[in-house]
Amino acid sequence: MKSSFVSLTSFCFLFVVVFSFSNSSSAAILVLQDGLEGYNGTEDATIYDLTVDFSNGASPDMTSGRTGNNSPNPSGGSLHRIAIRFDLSPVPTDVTILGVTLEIRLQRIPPSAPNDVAFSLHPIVADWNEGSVNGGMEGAAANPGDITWSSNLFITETWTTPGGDFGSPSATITASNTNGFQSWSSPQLTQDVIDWVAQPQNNFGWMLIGDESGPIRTTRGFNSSEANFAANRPRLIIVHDGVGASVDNWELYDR
Ligand SMILES: [Ca+2]
Ligand SMILES: [Ca+2]
Repeated sequence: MKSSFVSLTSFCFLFVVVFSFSNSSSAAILVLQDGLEGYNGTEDATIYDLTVDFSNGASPDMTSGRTGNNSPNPSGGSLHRIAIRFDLSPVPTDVTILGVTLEIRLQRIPPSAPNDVAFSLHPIVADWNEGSVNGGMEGAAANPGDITWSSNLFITETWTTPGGDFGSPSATITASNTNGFQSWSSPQLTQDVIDWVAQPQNNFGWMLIGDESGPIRTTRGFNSSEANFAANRPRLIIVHDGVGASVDNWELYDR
């Protein structure tokens, strides 16, 4: 009985959200998150500057930033970066995208970590694959085709610059000092998605980069698209105008 009460409550909440959106404007929301309404299009993986041929695409955990100088890392720590990409094929090409927010859940803050660490999303400009390696928090030897620090496609293609080829930041936040979803949103982040919907061959996603410049131990742990609890997985929230011939497709993914 309790579960049906919860479902009914959720349904009413959903109805209220959709109703208020349609009442105030014609805008609608699309949420792309693995496990939500059958979506399975998120690729995310951590790469490591000390283990340049390691990958970690199938781990439920991801890390970004500079680690501490504790074992097994040498003095000064090591750099971790996260590549993340969403398959945008569920997005109809005949709606107008009004805004985009990327949310990734912070789940781990190391001891003695500094507060107020900046994290930026940079658009990646070369193809890569998430791969199937599950190496816990530290990664493990990559398989051919996986993303690594040295290679966008391990064995067959290396980055021009080790650590990834990417543009200037599309969005930057100061991460919270407590666990929970962190949100990136900006006009450029929205433009990235608009461009990638129009030209899917250019959609290589973003590289999430923490503060690598100064203090050690800026690293943070995040939930990946393989997180056991589906609601904790990264999600791309797209607000659109609700207009277009294929707008019915959105209903599958609307929240
Ligand atoms: Ca995935
Ligand atoms: Ca992954």
